[in-house]
Amino acid sequence: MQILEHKELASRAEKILRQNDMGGWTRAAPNLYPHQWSWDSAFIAIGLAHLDVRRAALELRTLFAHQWATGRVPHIVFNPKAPPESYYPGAEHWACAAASPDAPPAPPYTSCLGQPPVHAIAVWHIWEAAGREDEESLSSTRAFLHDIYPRLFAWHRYLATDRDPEKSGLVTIYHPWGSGTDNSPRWDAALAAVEVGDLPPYPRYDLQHVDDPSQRPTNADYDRYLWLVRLVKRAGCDERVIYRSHPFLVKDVLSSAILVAANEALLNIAEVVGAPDGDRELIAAWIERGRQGLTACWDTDLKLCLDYDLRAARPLRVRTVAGFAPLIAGGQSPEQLEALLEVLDSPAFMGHPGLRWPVPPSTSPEEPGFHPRSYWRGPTWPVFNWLLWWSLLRAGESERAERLRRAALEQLTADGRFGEYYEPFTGEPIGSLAQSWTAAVALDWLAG
Ligand code: 9WN
Repeated sequence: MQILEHKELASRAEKILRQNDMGGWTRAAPNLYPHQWSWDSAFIAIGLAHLDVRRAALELRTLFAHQWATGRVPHIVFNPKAPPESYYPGAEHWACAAASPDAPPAPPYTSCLGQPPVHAIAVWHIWEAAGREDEESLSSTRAFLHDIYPRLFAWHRYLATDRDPEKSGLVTIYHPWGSGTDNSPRWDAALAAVEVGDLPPYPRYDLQHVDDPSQRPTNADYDRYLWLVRLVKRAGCDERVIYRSHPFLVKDVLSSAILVAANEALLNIAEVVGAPDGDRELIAAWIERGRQGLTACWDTDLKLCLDYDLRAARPLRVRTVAGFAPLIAGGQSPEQLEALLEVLDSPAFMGHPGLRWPVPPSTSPEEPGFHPRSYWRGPTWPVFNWLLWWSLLRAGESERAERLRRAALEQLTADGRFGEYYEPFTGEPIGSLAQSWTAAVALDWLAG
């Protein structure tokens, strides 16, 4: 019975990726997100690797074709054919090509933020998938690795330099969208300090695509998001200016941890392509520095990692899934691993008695900022479950990883609609349906 259900789930997941395929890139969701998003594409490539390694490689080739001269991989590449009223703020609002000489030629236009750097991890998954196929797949994927390696290296170097001038090992974000966990209460205190100036009225097209507005960020959040975009553009999208003037400047532990794991993947890729020793030494140093940075953010009472508000010079003390950053980075001490697993199993996360499935809510239900239906304030995200599962496997916690995989798949099998996120107590899929990265991670789980 279970096997049949899983077969059905896999074929539905495949269908969703095909329906959202725009020919060379995949829209993040059919209605709510009609463009190419950066970290979505990386997860999508991990799923596509099980269907067609060349198409998986193409997903990332397309994204990296719009890389900035600085190395930045934009968080959105806008589909020039999507009608302007399909997503706000769209290409014409960002118009980053006009704001910075470092932007790639447009159209297509891109945003001027980034997102967590999952890409090298995805490239390594594609390489491993090709290794299970024939010689032809392997050689076309080897060529892909040669082409993408310098681009990945430039992306990671940008994150380690322009986005970490302090050399702390931690990535700075200057917009919640850059974290990928937009309205998480992680950002509440830092955002509260942002004073919004004059903003013209703007549309909330996103609300047309969800059943109820509480599933999306509030208007007050959006005012701040749009105000911060305006300030980033006013600063010419230049990190040196942003560092001097911007009101929202935070060290993001989740992006930093993903960067450590991605640098490990990059080291593997460097080996395959025979990259110079100097590159490998730099990558190894970034890994080391990243782990040290995360150690400095460890909160011994909460037994979680905390983001750091550079403007207010204080940690952001909120329990969210980002706190498991050291597990995602890997290489933690046995004591730290034990402490993290204890918190993960506690009622603050997966041990909460009301959960429909034992998968982590994005924000701890014990936090005052928790909301079970609001986006990153509480719902469970299949894509984060994947990240946690993969991290547990890397930490040698295979039984625990398997329990998580089963629970995450049960959640998806119950409705088969590939929700963007799920209400943690009822298990209802909310946000967008037919979300590409949800289908992609399901495919990877089902292939395992
Ligand atoms: C803004 C596409 C993206 C994800 C983000 C998620 C959401 C966008 C939005 O959707 O963000 O970038 O409009 O809400 O928070 O993680 O990449 O799926």
